[in-house]
Amino acid sequence: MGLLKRVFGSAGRSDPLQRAEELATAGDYRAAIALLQDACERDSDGRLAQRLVDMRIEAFEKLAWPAPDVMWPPAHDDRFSAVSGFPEIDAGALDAGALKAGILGKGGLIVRGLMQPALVADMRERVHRALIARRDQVIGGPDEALAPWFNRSPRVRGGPVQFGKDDSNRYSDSGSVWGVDSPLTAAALTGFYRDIGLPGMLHDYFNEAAVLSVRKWVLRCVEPNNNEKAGWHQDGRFLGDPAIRTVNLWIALTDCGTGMKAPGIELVGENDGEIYATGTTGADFDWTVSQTLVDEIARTHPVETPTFAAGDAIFFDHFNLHRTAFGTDHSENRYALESWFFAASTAPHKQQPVVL
Ligand SMILES: O=C(O)CCC(=O)C(=O)O
Ligand SMILES: [Fe+2]
Repeated sequence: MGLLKRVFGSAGRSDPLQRAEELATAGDYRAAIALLQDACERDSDGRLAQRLVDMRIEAFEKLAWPAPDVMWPPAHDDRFSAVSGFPEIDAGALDAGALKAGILGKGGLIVRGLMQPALVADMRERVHRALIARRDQVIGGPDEALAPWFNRSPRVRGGPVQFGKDDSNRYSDSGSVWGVDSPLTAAALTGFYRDIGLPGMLHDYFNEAAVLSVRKWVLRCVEPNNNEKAGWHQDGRFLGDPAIRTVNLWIALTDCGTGMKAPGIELVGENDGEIYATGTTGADFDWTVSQTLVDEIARTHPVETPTFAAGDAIFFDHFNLHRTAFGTDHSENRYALESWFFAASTAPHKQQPVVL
């Protein structure tokens, strides 16, 4: 880098920020995004990462998207029909066919070893840095040095007030942070999706491009909450438009679930593609499905708390009924990444789509 930098200087034509602006001004958002993504991979630079995530948000409004494919849901080969519960594959066997048969045929697909151990450790550290950067800025005020790890961009609509003293006790080193609020984490994640071929796989799944969103792209650190019960929910219940088409990629960054020391997730398999009633008798909130109803559903549908090693993942869609699985003797925090992808043509604008 030394020589190039000396020759061109950081503000010269070689400056990726400047070149990305030129491409965006010319309407080539895809090229601008690709250029910034590559630049972020060469150089862990908060300004580049911030511009990349902002560019991804801006680009959704600027790009043209097709109408939803009329052939939906897509056919699949039912390759997992003999499996009871959630099918499992190794990362090397992941492709659009497995995704379709897993999600549409069985309500979800477990993929072992999707993220390699070194990247898992790096991601866990990034999530931790995002959480503490938020906490420290809530307490101490906005801090440019922390912004690469936590910054609420003006491009991001709404969300909780981040910088009021009154909020300081709401933030600690656990909880959840929107991916877009942590630019360096967001850039690393979009690089990972690209490295495993996810954009292409999701394009095959939806028969159109997939996008992320501001509100449903979440970095998590769940504390043990022994003997507590989280709310059963279907994300389709919050997402508004019933015609949405989704794939959620949930990646464990900590060993968790049955037999482990950190909380996993509990999921209902083989869903029927329906949204269940919420807020009925015994439900804790108007958005949760009551335990009584879940018990009834469980008579005909498998309910599982899978064991995940760090780096394992599960894919499911907005019809999946699930909750955080608190146990009785957990002692460790559980880190995870939750990435909801939408078929671009059905992406809910309220969630603020983010170009992948
Ligand atoms: O991480 C969790 O415990 C909950 C995840 C979840 O609700 C989701 O991915 O939709
Ligand atoms: Fe959920």
